[in-house]
Amino acid sequence: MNISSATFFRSAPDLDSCPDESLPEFAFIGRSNVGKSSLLNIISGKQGLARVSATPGFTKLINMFTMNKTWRLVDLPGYGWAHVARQDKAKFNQAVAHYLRNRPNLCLVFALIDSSLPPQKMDLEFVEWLADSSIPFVLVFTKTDKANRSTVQANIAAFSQRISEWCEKLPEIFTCSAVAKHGRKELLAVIDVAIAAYHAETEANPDQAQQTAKRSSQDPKASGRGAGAGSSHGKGTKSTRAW
Ligand SMILES: Nc1nc2c(ncn2[C@@H]2O[C@H](COP(=O)(O)OP(=O)(O)O)[C@@H](O)[C@H]2O)c(=O)[nH]1
Ligand SMILES: [Mg+2]
Repeated sequence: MNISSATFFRSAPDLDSCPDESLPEFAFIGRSNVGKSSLLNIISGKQGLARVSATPGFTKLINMFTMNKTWRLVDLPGYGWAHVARQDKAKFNQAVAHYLRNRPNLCLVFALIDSSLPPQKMDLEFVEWLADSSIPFVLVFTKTDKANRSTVQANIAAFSQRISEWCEKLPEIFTCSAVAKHGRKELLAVIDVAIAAYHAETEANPDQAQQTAKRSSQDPKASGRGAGAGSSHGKGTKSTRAW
């Protein structure tokens, strides 16, 4: 896919403030500093579109960017920043969880994991929460330039092993590096497939988006979103976990 236009669209503190649901969306989530904004810039082909910061916890809003006037990339606040008060942390996380569970035009979530680290409890818990909530996602291991190849492979294998303990079907796994500019083509291909599936689904059933929103707010396991590239990876039990 060629990206001919990439523009900042809107910032929103929560789902209720998110603008129209007319375009398919792709959201980036992961720990603070994992490289969400950097990857968004690489995918959009526009450096500086999303603000990259060395200070963890910089993005506290849902930031939306429109690509080719037809689909959106969404930069979500990171989880796990240390210097934000506990109460604020819960509030941000709640807003993000609400967006992830109830945004009807959310096609696919890119869950970012730092490839230079062994499996982290917070990432494992978050991925389990995504699966429990039937939110379609793929895993993207970031910063592959930071560690040597065998360490990256070992960390990915260890993470896959941990989630295979409860996951029915392993999610798709990608790698990227904003420094080496690696991973863009593969992620754009996934987006391409998911957009086609989204349009096929909404054409077949124009009310689908509304119905899905309603269903998933009542029962997170009932979400029917994300046909195509991403699929959900539920365990068949309803989550009580908060992250
Ligand atoms: N070595 C390396 N550093 C990266 C990469 N991606 C991001 N960073 C750095 O990691 C820090 C956090 O990046 P940012 O994109 O703001 O992360 P976010 O908090 O998840 O949005 C910044 O200092 C980036 O320059 C990468 O692929 N490789
Ligand atoms: Mg960021």
